[in-house]
Amino acid sequence: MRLSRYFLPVLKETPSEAQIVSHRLMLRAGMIKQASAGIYSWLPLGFKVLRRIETIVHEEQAKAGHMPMLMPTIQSADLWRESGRYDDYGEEMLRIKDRHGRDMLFTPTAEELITDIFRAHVGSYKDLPLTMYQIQWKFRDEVRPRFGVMRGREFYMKDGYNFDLTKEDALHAYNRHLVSYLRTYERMGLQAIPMRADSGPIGGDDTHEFLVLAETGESEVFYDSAVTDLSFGDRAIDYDDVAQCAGVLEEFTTKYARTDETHDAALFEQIPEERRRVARGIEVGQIFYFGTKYSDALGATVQGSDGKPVPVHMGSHGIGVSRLVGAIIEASHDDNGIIWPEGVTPFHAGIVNLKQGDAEADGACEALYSALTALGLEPLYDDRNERAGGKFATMDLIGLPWRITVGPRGLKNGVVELTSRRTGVSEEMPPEQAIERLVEIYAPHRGQ
Ligand code: 5CA
Repeated sequence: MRLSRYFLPVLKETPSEAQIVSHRLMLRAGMIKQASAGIYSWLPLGFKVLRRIETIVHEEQAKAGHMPMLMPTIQSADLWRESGRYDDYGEEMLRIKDRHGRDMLFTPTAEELITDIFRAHVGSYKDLPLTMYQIQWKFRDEVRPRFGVMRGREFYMKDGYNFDLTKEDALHAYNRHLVSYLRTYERMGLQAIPMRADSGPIGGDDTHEFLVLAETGESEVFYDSAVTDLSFGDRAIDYDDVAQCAGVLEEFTTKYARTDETHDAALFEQIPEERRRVARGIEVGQIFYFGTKYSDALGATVQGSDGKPVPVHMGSHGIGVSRLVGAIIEASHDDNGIIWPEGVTPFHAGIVNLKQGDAEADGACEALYSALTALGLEPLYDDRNERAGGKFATMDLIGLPWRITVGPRGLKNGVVELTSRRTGVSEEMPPEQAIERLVEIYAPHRGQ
């Protein structure tokens, strides 16, 4: 993409309505524009990051054997009356009447609808286990939408649902989700710590939230600092292997890590003092096992091997896809702007032409641009007629992890400059070598 043609409405001033850094930077970098309270348009740059996150979620769900599908945003109130949640959900639910006066609503989550699909089509224990998920817009009429996409009213969420014959199988589904989420967040350059949580209006006994530590997080969290040493890495995992998934769950959830809702001061005191941490975190996902709550309410049964109907055991599992864009920025930025982790960056590298109009510099930039594109990388070429300082400031603000700077002086010696946004370190090298380096850097992040 050439910056001269790209729609990137960067703001010079810091928007006064934004209280936290990710909101400020998303507005300043031209990623989003507020449409009304807690509702945003995703401009091209923001949309690109949203798509990258979504793709990682899809890829990791596929590995875990979960099937993508899509349910409507507008749902009939009838099903929600059947489950009892039409009244329970209260003011957070956006209620709509259609032209015939029928009660409809904008989906805040989809346990009811998926269970309705299940009860219509699945009849036998032989059809289990089954896990389906969608990535779809949700609406919750939050009392205090704030912090930009972090607490929106409309937000983009991955919601997955498992149906199993027994509690044991459903707990395996729970563990499998936990493992796949660990991998999902790590690919986005995040450490998200599973913490024992409270189930709220979704219901159920077992639930973990995934929290990214950040000063601006809305949740207060208490943990043993040893949990931050854990990393999933690129270890091989067989998602059908019950013992292996349970082992990972144990490894990542045994040490003390809780949100304020489930915090137990006495247990916390037992951790050696130097390892006790009280901090803040952003909830980027939550997994639930809720047994037969919805299958009982909605009559979702299958015929067991003895021919008798058995209610299915269920769980649901969410990832805050749009919130993650803000959470990643909270975790990765500096005074000059965003620093995207390689896994989610909107463009792989910026090309800055220090002397637009100089035949040699223009030619070298064009050659780099075509070579990177041909290799499947997406460069953003700043081909505007602007001063170098302005070009650098824009690149720093929008946070591409790598920048190639091309100028007549370097080209005389056959070199360009490759700069890491994270460390600020620049290295001179021939253009071919810069290309090779970028291919190497991005190899682990592509086509997984
Ligand atoms: N049905 C379950 C799991 S699919 C569910 O709705 N879970 S949830 O309520 O925990 O939401 C899942 C994730 O969506 C949360 O962990 C959070 O990351 C994100 N989320 C929830 N509310 C908002 C909001 N108002 N704005 C942005 N993201 C949100």
